[in-house]
Amino acid sequence: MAGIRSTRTRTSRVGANPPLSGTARDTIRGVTGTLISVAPTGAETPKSKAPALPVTLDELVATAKECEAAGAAVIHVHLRDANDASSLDVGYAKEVVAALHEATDLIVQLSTGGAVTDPEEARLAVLDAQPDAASLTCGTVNFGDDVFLNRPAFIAEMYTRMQERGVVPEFECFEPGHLATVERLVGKYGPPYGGHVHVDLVMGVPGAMPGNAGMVAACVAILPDGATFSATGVGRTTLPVMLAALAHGGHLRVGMEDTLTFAAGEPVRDNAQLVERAATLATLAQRPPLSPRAARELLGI
Ligand code: KMH
Ligand code: ZN
Repeated sequence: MAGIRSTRTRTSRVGANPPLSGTARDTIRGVTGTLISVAPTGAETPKSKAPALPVTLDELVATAKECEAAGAAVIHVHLRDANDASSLDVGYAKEVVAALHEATDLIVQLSTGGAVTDPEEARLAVLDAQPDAASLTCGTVNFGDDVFLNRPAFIAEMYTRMQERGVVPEFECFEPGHLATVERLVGKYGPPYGGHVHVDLVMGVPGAMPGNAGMVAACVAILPDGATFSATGVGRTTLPVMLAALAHGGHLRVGMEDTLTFAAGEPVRDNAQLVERAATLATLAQRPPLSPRAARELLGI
């Protein structure tokens, strides 16, 4: 079933876009390539616990360059303030978007999730920074000892503002039920900006859906028609989720937002190490990393 679905998806994407010429990374666009997103920072881990975490503008730019060289096409950005706390400051977000565009070809995707404590208005205002793309969490979810609140009306407001502002959403699903919300949003408000639905399965968050091969298969079975998906597994679910996503024709998100341990007892060196591993596995699966240019084509950016 999953194979049938991914074949259908590929056919519709290839039919919708003219073929690309260019580098080897470009020639496999939409058919056999893998979109690799890096989520280098997140909102939860303090710099003191993971010194390699990029939290300043200079650290973010350096990380972005290294991860692009290693095979990433998208960077999912959380901002930190001078005290290492989650920040949704629009002025700073604009500065970060410009700096990342200046230094790399990466698709810049700002987090609208922020931290569980961030208020709705500040999360919506992130779109004013005019990123290429932004995350859109599709439902409320238990999040460790906390609750990550995403009310239906808030999700709808975020989605329609993205349509108005020309920001491509990545539909973040922490639970299978969130996939039903993706269908409902598209059914009620029309297609997203860019015209293509790309879902990110965030798996293995304590209190949310587990990260394992069976869960990936279950989610793939209920993806909206024509959608593509990425998956990321938090903590020790990273590898099973990555391997299962590749097996199902999916794409990958990796990074220190989700994973701080590279192997048992071995802390992650830096974000590029996680991108390198994803790129190696994707290449072994005969679906090497998509270039940022090919990723733009895939996502409608
Ligand atoms: N930090 C989580 C509460 C997103 O970036 O959009 C939310 C999150 C999702 O990371
Ligand atoms: Zn995030």
